[in-house]
Amino acid sequence: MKTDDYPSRTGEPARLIPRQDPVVYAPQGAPPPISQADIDQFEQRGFMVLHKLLPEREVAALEQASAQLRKHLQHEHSQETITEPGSHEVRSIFRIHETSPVFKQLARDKRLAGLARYLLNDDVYIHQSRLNYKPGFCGKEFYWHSDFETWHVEDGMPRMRAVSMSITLTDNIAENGPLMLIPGSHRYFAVCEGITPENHHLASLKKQEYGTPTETCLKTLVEQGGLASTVCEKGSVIVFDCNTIHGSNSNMTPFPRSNVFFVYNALSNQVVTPFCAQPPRPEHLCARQNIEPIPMEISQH
Ligand code: 6CS
Ligand code: FE
Repeated sequence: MKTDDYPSRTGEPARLIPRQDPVVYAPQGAPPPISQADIDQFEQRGFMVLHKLLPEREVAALEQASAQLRKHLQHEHSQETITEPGSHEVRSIFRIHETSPVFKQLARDKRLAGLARYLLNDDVYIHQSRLNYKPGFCGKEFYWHSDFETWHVEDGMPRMRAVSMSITLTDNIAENGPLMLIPGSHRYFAVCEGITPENHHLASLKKQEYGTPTETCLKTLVEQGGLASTVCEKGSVIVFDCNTIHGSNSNMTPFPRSNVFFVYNALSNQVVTPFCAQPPRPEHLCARQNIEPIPMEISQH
């Protein structure tokens, strides 16, 4: 009988419980692939921003691949393509590390996968990848949530031993819906109310209403840790713990906020059966079959 150390959406009242997992798994003294100051910030705040990690030329190639994917899939009704609520604009495209050679290579890039291996102190694989477009004028918000709460409850991810990397393909300015995070929120698990509906992902990826913390829990976390908006130029990498609460506002500017997301999960933290009463989510949202450690490549950028 598997134990559930992070029960959520079980009918219990919403509350904050302490995190029961390390944040940085690397052993003491192991030399980090980036500055120790950045690692310390990640440990303390639950995220870090590596400004302009990728050179312009590399970002331009990624942006072109992203635009081609969007153009190709705009009129396809593939399950990997999610449109914005109330419009046919593409909101997200999932599983790009498998469908796009450019993003497959980027996911293996040592600057990203090597950092994930350090933080998680294990071989890693891609649990989920996606392009979030947040188009100009109509890109809608992503309400406050912990990714881990969803990946634990709906995908069966056992422990908090996964990290997200969001690579910015356009400038993330204060006005076009940059990722907002609650510093320090990764140290608490926000138990959510409600019971997971059937096929929840068909709604949640457009507008999430289950698996979101209550306003009381959010107020407590913001009083403790404040709010941080990751304003950064294109080519930056926002690295955030699977349990750091985040969200982003709608984009009513003409400037799209397009980011790539790779979710690196520790090989020892492979998903089991979901912790809710629903069947597992589809493969394009949660890798479950043929899980292999991701090979690491040094990119010739
Ligand atoms: O359900 C998920 O896996 C997705 N939902 C959100 C709001 N963020 C993480 C992930 O893309
Ligand atoms: Fe998220």
